[in-house]
Amino acid sequence: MRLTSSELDAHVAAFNRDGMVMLRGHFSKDVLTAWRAAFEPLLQAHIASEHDKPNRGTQRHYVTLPFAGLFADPAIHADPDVLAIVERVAGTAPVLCQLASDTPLRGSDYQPWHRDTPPLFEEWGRETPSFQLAVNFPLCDVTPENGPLETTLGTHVLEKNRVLAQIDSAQTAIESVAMQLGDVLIRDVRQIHRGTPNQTDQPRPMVVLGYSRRWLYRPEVHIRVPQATWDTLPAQSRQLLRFNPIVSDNGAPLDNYRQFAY
Ligand SMILES: O=C(O)CCC(=O)C(=O)O
Repeated sequence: MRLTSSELDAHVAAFNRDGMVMLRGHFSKDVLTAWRAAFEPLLQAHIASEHDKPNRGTQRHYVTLPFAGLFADPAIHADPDVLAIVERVAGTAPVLCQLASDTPLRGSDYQPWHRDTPPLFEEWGRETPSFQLAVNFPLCDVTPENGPLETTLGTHVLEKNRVLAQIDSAQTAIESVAMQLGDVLIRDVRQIHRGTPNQTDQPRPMVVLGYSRRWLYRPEVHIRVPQATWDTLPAQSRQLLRFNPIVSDNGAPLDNYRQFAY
């Protein structure tokens, strides 16, 4: 464990207040540089297969990553500091349910402001404590030019229509989230946010690991865990992955997560 208990407390307090917290320089740049090289052909294959119907808006691609090789590294999906924050925010024994990437290219546009999940209890009319977290880390530096995430602080527990009205009338501050390779953003997926245009010729890949409360099953995402990967995983990773299918081959990851904005 690299962060102290009081540092974790401070991060959790920031998360609960803002709906997100940033760990600067947290992951190894060398590891992420290798992810970037392994990701490039996956992105190219995805673009070729979806060129006329990108799944996240014009020139914006959601690519599921195979849970194999370097993409199945416990140092990333079971990072002790990230898990400590996830557990303090969303309870013990979380479930890892998603490994994917969001990549805007030149020609991408502003997304509509959105959440990534509907409320747990729609009829209740107010928000619950956190139940679904995204752990995001880019495979490049994220600058004002290449499509930083834009988000709003503290909106994960507010009524969505009220927040949208406040954004419209410029009563809510918009945060543009610049990141460097190695930075890790932990966010409540109900925080109201949007993708922005990438105005460069380089793709801007952002990895997303999804963690749910221990009792939550999200039908829209899952990780296909090849048996050969499963056999190499430590007990903690197997515990995190317990709701996911173990498959006999490396087969193409499913890209069935198309409804993404709530
Ligand atoms: O990639 C981004 O910056 C944001 C993407 C996003 O929010 C989404 O597709 O749901």
